[in-house]
Amino acid sequence: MAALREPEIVLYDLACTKNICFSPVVWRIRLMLNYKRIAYRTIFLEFQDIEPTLKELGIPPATTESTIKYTVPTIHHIPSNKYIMESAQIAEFLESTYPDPPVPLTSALGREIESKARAVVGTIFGKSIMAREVNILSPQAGEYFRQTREPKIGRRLEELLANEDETWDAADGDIRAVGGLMQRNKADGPFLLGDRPSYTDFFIAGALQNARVIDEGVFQRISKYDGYKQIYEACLPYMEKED
Ligand SMILES: N[C@@H](CCC(=O)N[C@@H](CS)C(=O)NCC(=O)O)C(=O)O
Repeated sequence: MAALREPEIVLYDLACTKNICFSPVVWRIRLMLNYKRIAYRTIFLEFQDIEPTLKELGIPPATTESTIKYTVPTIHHIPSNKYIMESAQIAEFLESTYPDPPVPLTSALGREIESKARAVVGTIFGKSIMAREVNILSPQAGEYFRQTREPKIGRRLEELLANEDETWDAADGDIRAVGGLMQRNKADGPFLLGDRPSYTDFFIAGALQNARVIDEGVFQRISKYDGYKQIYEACLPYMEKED
């Protein structure tokens, strides 16, 4: 019944031509909102509109080393009139403001998986995704994406797809090993820590959903692996609100 309640949160999300959430980082927050049944509404922003919009709201730039100073997810918590940018800070705020049901934000296993997944799966998965992300962006957002990403990777986005099949095949063992870690508590339930989701489950499901919205083929490549597959499926009930 969440939709009938007045929203307490405005979620600034990244727009795509499918008009649903696709950013893996925004998905982490959206999964938390959906799981906790917090009433919220979404404002989708195209890449080139993120900085001007958030600046206009009076949000200070991120203090991270990244050259990109304004990012989504950003939330406006209406009852306290607080604006929060950066997913880690948003997750902490949601957990302390809406503690029931709880979402453990960290765990030793979660940290191990996040770092291994970033190192092993993230690189190859990221290439397959980044190269295709432009396909679901408006022409202006696609242009912004190219102009900000291509100088960093030193080549055209399409070139990331060179030897794609071979790269995935070579990573098979490593992907499987991280999937094995994801199944450590499978006797207790489908999630990483057992029968309830943690933030790391949302990290994994968000990454897979990002792939799914961008390209079903890339999603199939990763979602066939044990571990990823069970966590993604267990998170599906919390992915229903996607806009
Ligand atoms: N450190 C940020 C990263 C979020 C992020 O990278 N968001 C991307 C969309 S997925 C973004 O807003 N990019 C803005 C841009 O490229 O100008 C967080 O965890 O919230």
